[in-house]
Amino acid sequence: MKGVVIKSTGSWYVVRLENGELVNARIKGKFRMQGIKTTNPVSVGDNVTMAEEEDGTAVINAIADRKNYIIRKSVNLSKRSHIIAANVDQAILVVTLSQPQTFTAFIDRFLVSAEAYHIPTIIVFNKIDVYTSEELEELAYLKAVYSQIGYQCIETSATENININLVKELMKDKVSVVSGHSGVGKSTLLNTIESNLNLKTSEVTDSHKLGKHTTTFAEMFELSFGGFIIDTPGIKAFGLIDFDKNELSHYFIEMRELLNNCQFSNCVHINEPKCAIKDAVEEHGIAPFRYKNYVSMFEDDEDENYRGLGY
Ligand SMILES: Nc1nc2c(ncn2[C@@H]2O[C@H](COP(=O)(O)OP(=O)(O)OP(=O)(O)O)[C@@H](O)[C@H]2O)c(=O)[nH]1
Ligand SMILES: [Mg+2]
Ligand SMILES: [Zn+2]
Repeated sequence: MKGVVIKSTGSWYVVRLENGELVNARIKGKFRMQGIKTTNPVSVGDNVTMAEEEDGTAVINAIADRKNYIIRKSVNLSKRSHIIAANVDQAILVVTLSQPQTFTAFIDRFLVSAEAYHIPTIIVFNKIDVYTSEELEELAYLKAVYSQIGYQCIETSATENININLVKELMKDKVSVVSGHSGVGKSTLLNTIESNLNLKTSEVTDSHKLGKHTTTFAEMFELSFGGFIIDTPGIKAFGLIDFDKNELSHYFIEMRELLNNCQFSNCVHINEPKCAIKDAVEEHGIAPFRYKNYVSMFEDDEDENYRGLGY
């Protein structure tokens, strides 16, 4: 039997067969994929082959090669990697400038990771209905920077139904993974898009205005107008998995095109003279916060996820 994993609860997986039927499946023993060690060997979006058991459940015995995936390292002592979703057409990163606040350090880590796997990312700035005039200014600035780089940006209110149709159009006929901090309104947005989903949501009430991790497992849903979306649990911080530091700038789209102009072909844009990237930061071609985030990623400073860097 073949199917797509649509939900993973840790030990059990829900797999949708080609005929639409759902099967509960598990894995037996250790399962390692593509040499990466992750907390979840099988992820939502994986195409799997299974053997049927007598009780109607199934055992997953093979995972097809992944077209791509979004992976992050947990920013705690264990430093284990977790695959958020596999085989997606695009990512929708939901961010809020308040309740809770999303820092660009987090946004850029997500974008770099998605870029490394060629996953186009749309940035949805949600909760615009609650922003102060200062936050609206910040929104305008961030939108200008990210749009200039080439990222599609949409400002929405999931509760006031503002610009939700634009998000809907982008989701049509695609597999989209929806990610972001807890409490930014991922599930609310999906409920507004598809009212019969009835996803659980809950208020951001605590004094730090953080979400409550209401969604606890990633799950894929079919959209009535075509396409699939994957709702995911909010993430606190996005740790980059280890990759070649010399390649980091390739995943900053606006840096990529300037790389040949650095004096040294192996320039990492930190201390080298005649660096086209640093020049572009001086000349306002590259937003200073993007460069700061580049440096903090280069230096593996994961704490930046929480600190924010100002603009
Ligand atoms: N004012 C306002 N509130 C919103 C908006 N979108 C969502 N919310 C509220 O924000 C709170 C959190 O929304 P959720 O949809 O549960 O957030 P989530 O991103 O799914 O959070 P996790 O599942 O914990 O990752 C709820 O009280 C929503 O009603 C919005 O556009 N404006
Ligand atoms: Mg949720
Ligand atoms: Zn350089």
